[in-house]
Amino acid sequence: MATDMATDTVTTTAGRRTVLGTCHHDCPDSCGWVVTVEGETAVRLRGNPDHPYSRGELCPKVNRFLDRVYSPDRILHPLVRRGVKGDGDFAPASWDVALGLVAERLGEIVRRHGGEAVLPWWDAGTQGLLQMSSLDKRFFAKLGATRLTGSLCGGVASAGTASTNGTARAADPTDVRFAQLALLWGTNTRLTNRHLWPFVEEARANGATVVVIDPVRTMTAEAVDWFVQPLPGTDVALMLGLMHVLVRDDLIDHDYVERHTVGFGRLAERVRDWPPARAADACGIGADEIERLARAYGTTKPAFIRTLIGAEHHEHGAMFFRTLACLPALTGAWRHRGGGLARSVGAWTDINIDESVLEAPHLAPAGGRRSVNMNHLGRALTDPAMDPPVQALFVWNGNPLVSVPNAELTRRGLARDDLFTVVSEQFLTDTARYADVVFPAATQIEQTDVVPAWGHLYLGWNEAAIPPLGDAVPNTELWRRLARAMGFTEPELFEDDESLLRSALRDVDLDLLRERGFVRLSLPEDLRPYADGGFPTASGKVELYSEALAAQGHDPLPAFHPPGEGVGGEAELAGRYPLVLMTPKNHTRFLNTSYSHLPKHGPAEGGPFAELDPADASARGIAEGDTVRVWNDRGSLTLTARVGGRLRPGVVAVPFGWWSDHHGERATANSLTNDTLTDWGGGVAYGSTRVEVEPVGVHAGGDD
Ligand SMILES: Nc1nc2c(c(=O)[nH]1)N[C@H]1C(S)=C(S)[C@@H](COP(=O)(O)OP(=O)(O)OC[C@H]3O[C@@H](n4cnc5c(=O)[nH]c(N)nc54)[C@H](O)[C@@H]3O)O[C@H]1N2
Ligand SMILES: Nc1nc2c(c(=O)[nH]1)N[C@H]1C(S)=C(S)[C@@H](COP(=O)(O)OP(=O)(O)OC[C@H]3O[C@@H](n4cnc5c(=O)[nH]c(N)nc54)[C@H](O)[C@@H]3O)O[C@H]1N2
Ligand code: SF4
Ligand SMILES: [Mo]
Repeated sequence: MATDMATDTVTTTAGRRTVLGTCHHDCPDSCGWVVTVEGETAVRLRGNPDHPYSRGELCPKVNRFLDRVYSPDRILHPLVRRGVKGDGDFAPASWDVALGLVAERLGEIVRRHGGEAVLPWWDAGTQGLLQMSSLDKRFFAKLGATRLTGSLCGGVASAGTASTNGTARAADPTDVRFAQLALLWGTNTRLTNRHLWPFVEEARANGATVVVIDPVRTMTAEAVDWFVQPLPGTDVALMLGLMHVLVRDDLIDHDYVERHTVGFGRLAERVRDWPPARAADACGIGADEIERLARAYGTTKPAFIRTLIGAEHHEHGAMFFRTLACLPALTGAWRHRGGGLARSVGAWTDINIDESVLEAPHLAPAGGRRSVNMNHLGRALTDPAMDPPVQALFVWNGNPLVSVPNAELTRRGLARDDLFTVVSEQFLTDTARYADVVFPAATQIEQTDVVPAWGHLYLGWNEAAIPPLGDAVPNTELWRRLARAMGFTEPELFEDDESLLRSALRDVDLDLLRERGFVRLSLPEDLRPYADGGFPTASGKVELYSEALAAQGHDPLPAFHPPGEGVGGEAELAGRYPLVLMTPKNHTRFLNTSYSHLPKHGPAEGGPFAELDPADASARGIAEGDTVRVWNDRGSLTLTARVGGRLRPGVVAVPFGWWSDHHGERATANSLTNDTLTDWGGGVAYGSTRVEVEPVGVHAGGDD
């Protein structure tokens, strides 16, 4: 197991050891940290000042990480349900008893219904190479379980970008410091990617103009030079308008376009129909602003576009990224350091990591395995047509009842008496409360791992600083114990952590990685991946016109689809539910669903709320602090109203991340959201949700 793996990373002075690690959270920053340990107790956790990207700083979530590790609410022993599903009434059990129970039920389910009656569900609760997903792939292959596909996060952005560029690989985000114009498009840098912000400030100090394009006046929008506020899900119209001006005013890099793109003529024809006035109508911003933005983008060099995940959560999320990727090709922005398009850089980690070695497809029964999109957990658990029905569910590294859309459908599924649910967790989340068996999971300072990043180009080492508390174990150990309990004997199911890491890492100096806590991916300092073209599409060029998309039944050119046309499959909904619901990440002390329950996090953020524009509020007789009901056909949520100027009329925002405890009812933001899949990329349209809001009385405390 992990603890015998390294010595270099640990420095001892006067009975105190410092141990290097890397934050595991699903966050682009993957910060380096240093844990100080006395005996077997971690007494301090701080940023690693030597880390080239995070440079010694962590964040308001992880500055208190030791409170999370040592929280009295940690699950430290296996739990077996004794009460009603959802009530969270469990009895502690030994590992032997809990494993015995799981092995018996699982064995019976597989015998009676076949392996596909088993559904694994996991996300990126830890992004570590080992602990996110490694031995589980082999364990569930051996069972012949249903495969989990799709993505809550990033899959659509990758697929959309790749439709234009042939790959999701793009510019180094930190190169924003060389830009003279930086568009932060659908990303809330200061909240969600805070360690990039100093690089943005460096650009500004060197004279750059920084623009935020976001339907919400976010904390990032507040801090920049120019804020552009389209209606949610309408950016493709804005992009078509920008391209219209670029073509009309000949702000095109013809040499780059000629050598490195295909389909310029057809794209030019398409955008001819998108003068700024038409685009303005569709996206709700002024035609003059589109003109100005296009001129700024077409004439400033280097011009950088930074985007992350937020804009993918719409029905036409992939089209957003596919269209965005056309812009830097038209202006040749890829030529310059500080130019081009920067998004998640996770796709670059393939250079040094071969994840395929973590799989063992030969263990699976012949004949293939069915798959379920992870966004359709509720559908999979409740669909009477599923054959075999899902009889056993395993959840780790995620809290799907809070994070997956259409949550009330998931809740109905989890409440099924005949479903056997196993959850590996650190805390009794909304999801874990529905489990039959809960296994105690180690935290990042209790397990060793390598952390690939998606916000910068460094791999991080994470050395276990303390032994796991109580009976908790790293996920890899859970899979080994389950395999043993099931009576499996294939050695692949029991491979140890060090051996797994060694086989997955490619051309990585493991000693250096341990000693410093980070190494750069094998990439040049000046990345500029497409300064001279070299796009890995079928044509070898940027596909402004895409035959591949046409073959899949999509528009081969960038195309605007008005949002909400097919929400929940019923156009009629738009009339009944006039407001568009956004459910953004909103709190500096939250990381997805992982902190709202901790005393220094949830209470400090003041509680969940529904935010409305003054016009929408007064039309409904709602004032600041009133209690309101937000609802649609999927669910209903009672919240405190905030009336402010951050949104456009017609849009309501409810922050994501709170557990149902904080809502005082068994519902969360995702009780309302749309589980329609995106155009392509296997993601989901959280943001294509419509609701109505009504006052239900005056909030007694008026706590805003
Ligand atoms: N503090 C904090 N940091 C986090 C997280 C957290 O929960 N809390 N979560 C982490 C995770 S998992 C992720 S994926 C990243 C996400 O990082 P980001 O993608 O930067 O964050 P989001 O808030 O999901 O979305 C970014 C912005 O997109 C906007 N947006 C939504 N729809 C549209 C649209 O149609 N057009 C445009 N132009 N903008 C749109 C939202 O208003 C939001 O401000 O953040 C990570 N960092
Ligand atoms: N409405 C709405 N919904 C959203 C979003 C949104 O913006 N709006 N954002 C979406 C996005 S971008 C994302 S990434 C998802 C996130 O959705 P989830 O991944 O479901 O949420 P997290 O809070 O990241 O869940 C992490 C869980 O993993 C557990 N965990 C952490 N480390 C370990 C470990 O080592 N072992 C085990 N067994 N468990 C561990 C934590 O205790 C925590 O409960 O939510 C999505 N859902
Ligand atoms: S959550 Fe993000 S910003 Fe905070 S320490 Fe972890 S990687 Fe850094
Ligand atoms: Mo995410």
